[in-house]
Amino acid sequence: MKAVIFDLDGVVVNTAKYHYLAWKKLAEELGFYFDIKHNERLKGVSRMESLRIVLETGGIQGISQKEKEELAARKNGYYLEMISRIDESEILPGIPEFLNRLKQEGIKIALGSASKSGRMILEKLNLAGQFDAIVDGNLVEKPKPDPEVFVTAARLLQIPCEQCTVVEDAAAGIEAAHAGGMKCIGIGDRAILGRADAVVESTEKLAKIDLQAL
Ligand code: B16
Ligand code: MG
Repeated sequence: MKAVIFDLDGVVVNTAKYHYLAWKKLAEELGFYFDIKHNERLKGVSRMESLRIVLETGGIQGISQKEKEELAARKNGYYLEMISRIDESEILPGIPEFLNRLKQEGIKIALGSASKSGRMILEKLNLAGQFDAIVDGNLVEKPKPDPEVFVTAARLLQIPCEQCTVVEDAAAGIEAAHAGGMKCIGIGDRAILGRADAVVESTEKLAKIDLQAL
C-alpha cells in the first residue's frame, strides 16, 4: 500500500451535517419534510444528483433544468454560509494523528472528494499542505460511484490504483473505490458500509488498522 485517498465530507471533517441542514432548509421552503434518514442517500453524491434525490423525496416533479440549477445554487449558498466559519476544531478525531503516521511511513496522501468546495475546506482547516494531491468536484465530471475521482487522485500521485486505499463514509464511495481497483476502509455503520474491506465506527479507530493487511 503506497497511498491513502481520503474522502472529505464525513471522513476528514463533519461537513455532512451542514450539507444536511442546507438541504433540509431547501426542502422546508419547498414545503416538505426531509430528515436524517433521507439524508443518507445524499452522502458522497454530487450536488445535482443530491437535488434529484431531494426532489424525489418530496414527490416534486416537472421542474425545468434552469429551476433545478437555481435550487442547487440556493442550497449551495446556505451551505457556504454555514461553513464560512469552520476551522481546525471541526477536523474529525484521530485524523491529524493518522495523517502524521502516514507521513512517517512514507505513504502518500490525497483527497478524493465530490465536493466543489473540497480544496477550499482543506485550506480553511489548515490541512491542504499535508496532501500530496487534491482532487475535488472541480476536477472531475462523473459522480461516485464512478471511480473517476479516486483514479484521478492515483494518477496525480503516480501510484497504481491497486496500491491505493480509500477512506470513505458513503456507500457510493466504497463502490467507486472498488470500481477503481482500490481497497476501501469504511467509516460508520457496518450495516450500510459492509462492502468495505474494513469498517471502523469512527475516525478515531483508524489508528487500529493495519493498512498492509487489508
Ligand atoms: P458540493 P465527499 C460530497 O463530499 C458530499 O458527501 C455530498 O453530500 C455532496 O453533495 C457532494 O460532496 C457535493 O458537494 O455541493 O459542495 O459540491 O463526501 O465526496 O467529500
Ligand atoms: Mg463523504
